[in-house]
Amino acid sequence: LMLENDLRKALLRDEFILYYQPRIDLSTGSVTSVEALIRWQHPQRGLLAPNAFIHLAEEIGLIGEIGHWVLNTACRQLRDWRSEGLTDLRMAVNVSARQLHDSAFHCLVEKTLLDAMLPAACLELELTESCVMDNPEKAIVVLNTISRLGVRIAIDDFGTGYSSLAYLKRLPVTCLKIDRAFVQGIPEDAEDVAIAETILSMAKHLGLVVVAEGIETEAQCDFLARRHCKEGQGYWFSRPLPAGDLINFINSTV
Ligand code: G
Ligand code: G
Ligand code: MN
Ligand code: NA
Repeated sequence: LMLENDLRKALLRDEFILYYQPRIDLSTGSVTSVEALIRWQHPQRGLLAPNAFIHLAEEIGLIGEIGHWVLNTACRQLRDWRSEGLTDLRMAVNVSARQLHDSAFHCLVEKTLLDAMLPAACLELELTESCVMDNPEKAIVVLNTISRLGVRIAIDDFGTGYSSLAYLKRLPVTCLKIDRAFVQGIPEDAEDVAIAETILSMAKHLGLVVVAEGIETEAQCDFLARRHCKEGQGYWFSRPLPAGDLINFINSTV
């Protein structure tokens, strides 16, 4: 209950902060985009990860406002980076199911892009499988509207839920993110290898980009690159970074 009261005040008190984790093109080694990941600088408890409060925010109806703050902050940061010379950098933002249920969500996305003077194609929204499968017919309608703006749609944590392939075909999805649970066992674990190869093969046939999450070793990176996984993300490249550290990271990779 105390955490709930604190969470209600956190936006006004400006206690949220975004970290950014680079996403790497596995064939060139360059940074293509960053994923915005929220943290809460709690006055007593210190820096809290999203797992400690996002679920609560959904339950008490705050996720809409917090999600709006995330989208707005991430887009303005991207505009600044692009004007500072990172002209091709793109931004991925996580979206919860509750945000999709808001019938004005696509208007919010459109307005945020206009305010930040960003082309829609530099924004990608990440939705988990369960978020989409929660109400697939509704998700298809909302995501089609957003996709028509030019915004990209990625399925996050792919493989952990139970996406029906029939729905996947009807969704305007451009990217699948292989959950880190399957990347973990590569290349030793035969089952993880089989799952990763199956996702890569399916994505190739459906014309989808694959991003592997949670790459922690050179062996995982090499294995995925050799199988033409387009992009990767994980501690092997970089942890999520505060905005001020991202430019240094990008400069260190070129
Ligand atoms: O950064 P970390 O690895 O602790 O993130 C944990 C989870 O929290 C991830 O699954 C991520 O998708 C989710 N998450 C991070 N930032 C946001 C956000 O801004 N909105 C929502 N809905 N989820 C987020
Ligand atoms: O759920 P989602 O995939 O959106 O969130 C990504 C989360 O995974 C972030 O909280 C981030 O801190 C975490 N993460 C990113 N890279 C790695 C990694 O290489 N290993 C592990 N264990 N976690 C990671
Ligand atoms: Mn994500
Ligand atoms: Na994930």
